[in-house]
Amino acid sequence: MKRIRVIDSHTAGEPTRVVVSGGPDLGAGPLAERLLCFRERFDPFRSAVVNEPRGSDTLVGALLCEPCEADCATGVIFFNNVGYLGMCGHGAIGVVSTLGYLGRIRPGRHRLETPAGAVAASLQESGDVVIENVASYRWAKGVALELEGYGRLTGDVAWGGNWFFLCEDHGLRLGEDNIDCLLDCTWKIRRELRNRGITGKGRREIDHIGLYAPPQRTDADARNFVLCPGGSYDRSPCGTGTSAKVACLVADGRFGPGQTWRQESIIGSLFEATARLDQGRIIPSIKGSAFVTAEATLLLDPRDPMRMGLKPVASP
Ligand code: PYC
Repeated sequence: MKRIRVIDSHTAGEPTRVVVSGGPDLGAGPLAERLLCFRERFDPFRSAVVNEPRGSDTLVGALLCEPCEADCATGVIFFNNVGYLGMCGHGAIGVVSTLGYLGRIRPGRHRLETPAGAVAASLQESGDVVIENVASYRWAKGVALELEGYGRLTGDVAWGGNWFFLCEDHGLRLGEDNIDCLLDCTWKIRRELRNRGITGKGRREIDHIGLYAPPQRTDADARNFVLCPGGSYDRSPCGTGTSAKVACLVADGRFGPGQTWRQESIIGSLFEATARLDQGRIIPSIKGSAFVTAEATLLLDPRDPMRMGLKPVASP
């Protein structure tokens, strides 16, 4: 029987499963190389941890590993129901809260090594976590798409640790009772981007789609709906998506250092974002909180034909 020790948490409603022990040996190279090794040699492990019957399409996994940089509290590789994430905002907040819960870190400033680069993270006495994300930027402004059933809409292509298409002029109601329509529209956006060969830098696929609208909360600046790569939607305001959004706002002169952007999610939870400029680069910080929901040992029984998880049904 293979045993994998995990700690589950949620960040603003979006779940993270941190693999504390029992993970594959990915060697000691840079995290980006270890991610490739994970993908090529141990992908069934990813599926076993996050997919049904142990997980769900919304679950993001976080494999803790030895960092290369001695001043990092841990290395971490994020993964989901269909693949891997360079960075994950809600997941990083979940990892920091989990390390605090385990007593591995104390309140204060720390660093996490990810395949997208090292990110600074502060665990506050209140339990809130602030992640200083990777440099974020807009790649393309006002990209126009013609969508069957939705007509013409435009959006920005931006990087916030993952690639995003961010759209404000969709005309849809961002309500929890309108999820089917939001999923349908965002899937169609993703398919259209793919069909038209519209990508991020280096031909990277745009696999996260964010719709924006005025907030429902009085303390928020905007509400969003974010389609994740595997067909689920982010319950949190999406840390990397909020970073990408902030980069676009800064590029448009609508936001800057010293200001706070309050991003409401589709379920009404909130992240606060700020940005600083470093030699012309936009460095967003995301503040949120996570709560540990379970400590568990996953069991992979060699007799179980579904021990490595079920393939998710959704595809773009
Ligand atoms: O918070 O960055 C994020 C994220 C990406 C996918 C799900 N959550």
